[in-house]
Amino acid sequence: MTSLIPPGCPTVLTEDDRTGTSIETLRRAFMDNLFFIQGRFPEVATKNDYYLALAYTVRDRLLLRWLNSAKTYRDQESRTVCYLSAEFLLGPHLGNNLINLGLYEAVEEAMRQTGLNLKELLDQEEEPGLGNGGLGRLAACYMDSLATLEIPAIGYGIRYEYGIFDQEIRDGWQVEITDKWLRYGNPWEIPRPELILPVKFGGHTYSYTDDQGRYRVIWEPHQVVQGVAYDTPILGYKVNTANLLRLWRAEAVESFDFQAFNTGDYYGAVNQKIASENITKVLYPNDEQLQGKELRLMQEYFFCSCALQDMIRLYKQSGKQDLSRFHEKFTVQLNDTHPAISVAELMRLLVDEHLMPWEQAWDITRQTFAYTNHTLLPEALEKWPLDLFGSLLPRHLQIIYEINRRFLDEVRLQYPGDNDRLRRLSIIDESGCRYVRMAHLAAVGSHAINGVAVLHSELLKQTVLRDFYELTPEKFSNKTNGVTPRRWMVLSNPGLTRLITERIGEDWVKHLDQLRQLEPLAADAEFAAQWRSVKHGNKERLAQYIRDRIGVTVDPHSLFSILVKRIHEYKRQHLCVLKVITLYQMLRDQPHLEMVPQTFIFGGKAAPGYYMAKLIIKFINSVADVINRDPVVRDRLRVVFLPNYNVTLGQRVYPAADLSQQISTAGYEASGTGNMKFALNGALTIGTLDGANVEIREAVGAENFFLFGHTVEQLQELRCNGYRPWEFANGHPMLKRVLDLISSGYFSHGDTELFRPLVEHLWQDDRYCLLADYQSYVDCYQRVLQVYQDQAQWAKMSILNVARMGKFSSDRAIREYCQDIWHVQPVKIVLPATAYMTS
Ligand code: GL9
Repeated sequence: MTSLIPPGCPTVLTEDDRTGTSIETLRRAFMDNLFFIQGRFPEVATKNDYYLALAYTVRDRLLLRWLNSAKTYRDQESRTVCYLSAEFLLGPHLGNNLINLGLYEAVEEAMRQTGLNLKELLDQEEEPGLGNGGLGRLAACYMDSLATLEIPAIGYGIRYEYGIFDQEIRDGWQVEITDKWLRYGNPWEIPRPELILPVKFGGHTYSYTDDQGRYRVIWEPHQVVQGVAYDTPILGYKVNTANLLRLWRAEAVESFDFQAFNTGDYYGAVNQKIASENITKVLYPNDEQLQGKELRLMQEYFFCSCALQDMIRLYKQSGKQDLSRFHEKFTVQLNDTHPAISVAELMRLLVDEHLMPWEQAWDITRQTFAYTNHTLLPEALEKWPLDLFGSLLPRHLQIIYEINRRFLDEVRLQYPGDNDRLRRLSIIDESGCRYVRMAHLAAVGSHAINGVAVLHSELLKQTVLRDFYELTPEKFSNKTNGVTPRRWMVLSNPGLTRLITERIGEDWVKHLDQLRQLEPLAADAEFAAQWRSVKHGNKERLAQYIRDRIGVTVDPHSLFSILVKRIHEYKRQHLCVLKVITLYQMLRDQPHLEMVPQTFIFGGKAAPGYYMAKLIIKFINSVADVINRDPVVRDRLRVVFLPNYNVTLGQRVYPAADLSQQISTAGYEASGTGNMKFALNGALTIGTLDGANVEIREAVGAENFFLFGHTVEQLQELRCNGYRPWEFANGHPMLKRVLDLISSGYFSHGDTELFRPLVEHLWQDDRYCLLADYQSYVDCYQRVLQVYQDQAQWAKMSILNVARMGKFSSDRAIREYCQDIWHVQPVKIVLPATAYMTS
């Protein structure tokens, strides 16, 4: 083994500046970085200089663990999970890394001694918003759990130059601003300019028989770009494991420039360069509907090709040339269909580039991949028009045809004469315009398929993948989502963490089931009082933030009722607004009505092209404007829309919630993960029987959960009998008054047109059945208010909620994936006592 220590250096390093963790060493390393990396002396250093100096100090401690992990995996040829995802919504690194290193307090003290405030430095970090919402955030939680459970893993994705847009609110409307998150540099990544891989696009294929009589296909592309790797270490909680997140950036291939340059076409060469770099410029901000965007398909193929080429490269590093055991070294999880093109790409690499026979390659491919479905929304199912697909990936289209031909031959054997079934199962949709169905490609090419909550997995088998379920039921399973308690409790809610740890020790952070030990404390008045005081402190901090950020004063003693998530009709933010207007009406009708003071807090981004979602934001803000200015409601009702909801803001919001609003139409929210973050921070839930709500309610007990709304079956029946929303509206005087008030222009300065699309849609179509669930929601809310008046009862329910939420740790979810799908074992990482590296 070669040591990283240069010859002549002492090899016994006990407390060196790069790895030492005493306050004194941390302080010295920090000043050193300020000087030698930032090139600043303290008198002129900005907050950002300080933030970066600290980030580099922490990064050194990460690198020690990361390089030792990488080396151990290499030496032991460890079986490795590869998580392929177009999105990783990581959130800020610094605080999380300090928690996972166990250095939060030491660094806080080191900064204090330096005259700095750690919290202020933490606020400097621009969060990497490389995801839209739940799906991308799940990938980030899973990376945290994989490392914490000491599972060798690599996350592969795209290094978007611009992540999810920043949201500003102007005149109540959402305005999108480019997210220049890399503006001041990114200390958490290590660029690997030497690790570059070619990715081909377009052109044509030709075939021939080689001198050994083998049929071969050559793909002559129209364009080649290169992927450059950017590596970010992902550290586990209080373990030495740090895994790799490898994100790819697209660059022009230099030789292409030269070619054009030599023929005098300088501008052509530059254009080529720009076109190549565009591939990883920006994250598509669409929430669950992406259709026909060529650049999007390029992004998907680009990162999958880089990832698979990289895996083959790593595989060959261990000296093995023949790829017949590829699936033993790697297991690859497809995070939705975004990376589904990997199935065809691995076949291409094995068959065309490594000359493996088709049957063997197909065997390896199927044993390598597993597929997670994250949504049932029909408009979200990815399909690519055949001509677009074929012009960009001509070879892959041929491969998909061949996969499909062989697949349908097998189906034919099992279901002779059932042509309708063949048509339904085919990877190619032939009804009307022809498409490649990516979910079918993923399903055929995977050995395991899972949904993300029990209800969702059942519906998956009954609806979008029904025929696949009938064909291969053994492939299907459920893996209910989870969230990491490190970021979503320890980091974001230190008060609650301290209180819990005082009573049950600190084991729960890694074994969340241990929270159950809190159950007996639900009856302990002193504990309940401390519990409430933690919540109150969190609410005060959020109230302060709201005042600073949008200038609205809210009362921390009021019930904080919170709905934060992407804005979408199925998530029914507007149902909550109907409820708010109902309360407002009641207060206007009876100005002296005794009512629990309430603050409704909303947050979330709308896809820029989703008109209704943007109108819902305007609607929330317009209602907030009127209510917050109306002296009649005084301090009993407040409505707030928090701009730019993201991971950082989530960390402020979840700990401060009394009530978590999980009110999607049953059958539409695959799982939800915000619901788990709220409940783990002591909020009670008002929710429908949708997604993971079902399991949360089961876990915490029906008596500790505010349930309302139609079930999936009841909605099905309602629709079968012809759903007539206007009958619901006409049947409930209060609901009708609310809708009429909106139509009258009351919330739009007399403009009767502004919200017409919203209200008319509800009257006439109401696809997401708001009106059908309205009464039940309002009634349920009354129960919420009743219980809230009994603060002791509320605290008891809150404690029981947290005590019983252990199942929703992403550690549990990852353990299930490891056992049932990946068949992978933990690998212990031991740090050397005498040098940087294990030998
Ligand atoms: C989603 C589902 O809608 C959520 O219910 C689920 O919790 C997450 C993670 O499994 O996946 N699928 C999906 O496309 N999104 C989800 O949140 N959308 C975004 O991430 C914007």
